[in-house]
Amino acid sequence: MTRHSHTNRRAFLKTAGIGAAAAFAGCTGGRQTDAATASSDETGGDESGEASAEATSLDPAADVDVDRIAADPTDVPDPVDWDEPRTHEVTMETTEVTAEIEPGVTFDYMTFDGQVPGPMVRVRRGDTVNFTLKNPEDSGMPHNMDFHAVYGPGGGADHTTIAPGEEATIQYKATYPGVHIYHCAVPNMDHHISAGMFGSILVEPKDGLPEVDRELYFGQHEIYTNGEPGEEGHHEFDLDAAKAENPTYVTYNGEAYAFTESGNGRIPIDQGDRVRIFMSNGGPNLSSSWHAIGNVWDKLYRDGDLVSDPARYVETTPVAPGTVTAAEIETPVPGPIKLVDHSLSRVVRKGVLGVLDVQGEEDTDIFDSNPDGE
Ligand SMILES: [Cu+2]
Repeated sequence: MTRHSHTNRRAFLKTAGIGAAAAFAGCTGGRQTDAATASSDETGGDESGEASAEATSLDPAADVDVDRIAADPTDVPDPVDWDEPRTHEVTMETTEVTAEIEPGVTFDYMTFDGQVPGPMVRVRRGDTVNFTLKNPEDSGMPHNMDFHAVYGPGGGADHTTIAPGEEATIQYKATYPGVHIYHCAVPNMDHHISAGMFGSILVEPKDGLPEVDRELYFGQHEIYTNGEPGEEGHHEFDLDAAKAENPTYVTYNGEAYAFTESGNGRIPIDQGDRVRIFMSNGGPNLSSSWHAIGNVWDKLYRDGDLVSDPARYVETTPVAPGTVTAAEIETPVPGPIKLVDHSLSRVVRKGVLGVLDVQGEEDTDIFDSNPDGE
């Protein structure tokens, strides 16, 4: 794999016009444009423009293997359009890569297919999955795969535990519907999940899901390191922080402020679109209080249950670690919709924020920012 200097990513971000502030600030403060707004909506504002860190002795930021660890939330497989059982050949590779949590802050990630979260697998109830896991020779760790969509030992983990240079195949039937998590489940699973080893498998009910205009896929998880949020340098996984369940970062898709103006950009949405969002919580430890600032979960498929009637108009919902929840939103007015964990210190201090940018015409019947017309 080609190794790039992390300065290349900064240059890229600057060229792309999406990371100027972050490129210079190089800290959590540098990515807080959207976060500060999020907090001012609900918490009265965030005054910290700089890293809150007491400096520790981190190694310098490492060279990165990939310019971006965050999976694209729009990268969702197409809906099921078949009505007879199928067999799917699914292969994933366990890749260990160094990347930035935010500019100037590097971390050694472990992933399925080089991104966080791992790719979504989408099948129909009754389909068969022929799954192969490959662990490259240059890996430093054994890995495996526990699918929560599987009846079987360890959800598949017992028969997919492989050393570097090995591969393993299991076959299973997707017997029950729902959207479920998958994750690495080796003995140090808290480390491996904190390094990024989780994703989602969506088993559609036989009659499918209601049609929507857009689908998005996010993964929340915690990164436990020996540094402080925003502290430049190379952050190592920290077992004591994990045991204390005190993460340095809480992120969507493995990056602080991943989908904001100063991160990888907001996600554009056309006004009026019904958007279904799949939110996987890899954990390894913290439950998310999932909320969309400026919106409501119009339909909530609580805990990823896709066969019960969805709950309606829920403001904030718990998403336990090891769970994928699905929800649909309406987008009647333009403006930002901020996806957060409503444990808000995780937003303004630790990075968990993703912004949808609804683009369209004002509808003053629904929301009028200037009712006196002045
Ligand atoms: Cu692993």
